Amino acid sequence: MAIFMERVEKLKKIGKKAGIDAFLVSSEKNMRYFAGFSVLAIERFAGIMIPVGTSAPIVLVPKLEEEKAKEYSAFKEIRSYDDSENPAMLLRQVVKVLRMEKAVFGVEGILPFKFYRMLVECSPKIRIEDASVFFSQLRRIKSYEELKRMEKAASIVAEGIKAGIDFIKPGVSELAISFQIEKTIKENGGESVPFCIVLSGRHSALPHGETSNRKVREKDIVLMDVGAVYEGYYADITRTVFVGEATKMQTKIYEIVVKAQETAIKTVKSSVKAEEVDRAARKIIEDAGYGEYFTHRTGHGLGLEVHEEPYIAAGNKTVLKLGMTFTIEPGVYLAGKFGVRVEDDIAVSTPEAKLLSSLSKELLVI
Ligand SMILES: [Mn+2]
Repeated sequence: MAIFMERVEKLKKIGKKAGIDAFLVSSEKNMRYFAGFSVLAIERFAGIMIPVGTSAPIVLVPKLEEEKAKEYSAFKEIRSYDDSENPAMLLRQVVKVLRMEKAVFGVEGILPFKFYRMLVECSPKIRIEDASVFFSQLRRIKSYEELKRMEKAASIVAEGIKAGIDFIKPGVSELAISFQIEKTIKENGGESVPFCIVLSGRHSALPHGETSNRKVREKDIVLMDVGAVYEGYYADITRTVFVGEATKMQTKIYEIVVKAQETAIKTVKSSVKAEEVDRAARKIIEDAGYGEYFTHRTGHGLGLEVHEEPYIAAGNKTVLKLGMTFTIEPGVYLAGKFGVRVEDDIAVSTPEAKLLSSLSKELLVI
């Protein structure tokens, strides 16, 4: 529980500096991060009101989530409403109790509009600001415990991809391979597999193609991009393998992508800018003449969410710091032919970046 108090204290400090009087956190991920429990607030309102002053955070939940909140929430001031009541009234009460009728509230950019409106309507003098940047400022630096979970998530995804590779042969479908991966991940303790993309043959040229009934054929390329969650934390790994043989062209592209990925990983250290890591990967692919076929950023932050800060992209001047975690996943996609992507999860560490996942990148012909 100490960890949640610590996070809330840090948030309060940031809020004070930024002129925010209270935060309202309503997303599943931020509730989990700041209070140790979460409910999915899409239809029914739920949230945690975190005053920047001395008052304790107040947890607001629908009645049916009250017991869960009592058991898991780090904060014990819990208020609930039942389905016959209007949550707007409860929110208004809480604003009144906290004397926040003229307050500046910091909310998430993704706060549902209907919840935003409930807050606006609490009092005519309330001001609401997007505090997303403050939440991510805290969340993007991972603690030792968070890193351990992410490593575990990565090792589970690696097991899944290995099982997928073992299963690949001509005649099996992308969906069947995907099922093997997903099954193995769950057998190994992965709590969910939000995506498990398997693309074969020319499908592999679609960076986010859809897994289909297409059956793998001799001389196909197979790309697997898998994300799974362990104790709330994501891993996201991609491997590309070859069936029967890899043509000269495929081998060449594969080697370029791996070189781009490894070069980018080597540039990662604290004080380097996110855009420099992107540049390092991109330069290798551009110099090889395939720049126009690397159509996305080099990576994205990873943690409680699969895409979060810091984004490893051109123009992102965020300075990397110890404990930041993100993917490095360059790719080359030749439309109508094939695509190659190789993705690993890494943490900014010292003296060099730490790979959270360990899965071979040797060119593999099955
Ligand atoms: Mn990814």
